[in-house]
Amino acid sequence: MDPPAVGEAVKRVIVALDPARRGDVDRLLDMARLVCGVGAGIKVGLPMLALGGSEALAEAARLCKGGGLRVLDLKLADIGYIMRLAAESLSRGFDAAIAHAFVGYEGGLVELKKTLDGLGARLVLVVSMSHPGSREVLDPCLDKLLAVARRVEPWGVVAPATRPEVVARVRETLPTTVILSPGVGAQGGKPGDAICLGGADYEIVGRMVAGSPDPVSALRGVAEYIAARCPEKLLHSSTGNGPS
Ligand code: NUP
Repeated sequence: MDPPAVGEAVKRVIVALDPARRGDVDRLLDMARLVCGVGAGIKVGLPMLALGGSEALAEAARLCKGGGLRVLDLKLADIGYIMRLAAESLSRGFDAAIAHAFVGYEGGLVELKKTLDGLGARLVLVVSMSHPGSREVLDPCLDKLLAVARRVEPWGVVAPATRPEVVARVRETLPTTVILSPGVGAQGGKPGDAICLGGADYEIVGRMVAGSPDPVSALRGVAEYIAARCPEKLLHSSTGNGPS
């Protein structure tokens, strides 16, 4: 059996399943079932939609049913009406959907949130991103984006595992909002940076796990690394808003 902290850590890791070519779609869908039984859940987005169609999105959600969080990452950024149409046709079966905070409340995110509420899905807002270009526009506007998030009251926000100091700022401003942090592995963030240093609830890992010949072992490896870094954070969540 896993030590308790490893068991907790693995339930803090969401696996991003992003096919690079059409031939990857079925392999990643098989992986959805595997990793959902072990980790915190899965995230699928535009690559899965583009290469596998809306059927592949729905199948990913179905395969993971009962096994963890199913996050739809289309990073919606449009007027409320269009985001509503997209959410109504694509987010069924998902537990959460990601949109950009910069869209704003009036006529935008307020409508998306209402739509997702009706579908039984939760809203997650991007307030900062994991790539270096986030420093150009998003990060100088972080306070404003956090103000939007305070107004919209989403279930979760996205903040970068590649810059744990940004995650910490987000945690300070939104003490009870779930933080999901991508950028671990392929983008340079170390497992545990976001959770242990920034106070994130979940780390999102894509290629480091999904690109491995043994994804379940890779996922466990990430969890062991996190657990070794901050076992106390995992066993006693400071925010109480971790996995439910
Ligand atoms: O800021 C973000 N950075 C990011 O990488 C917001 C995201 N949603 N993501 C997503 O996380 C990205 O779309 C991909 O699905 C995953 C990271 O994958 P990888 O770099 O670990 O392979």
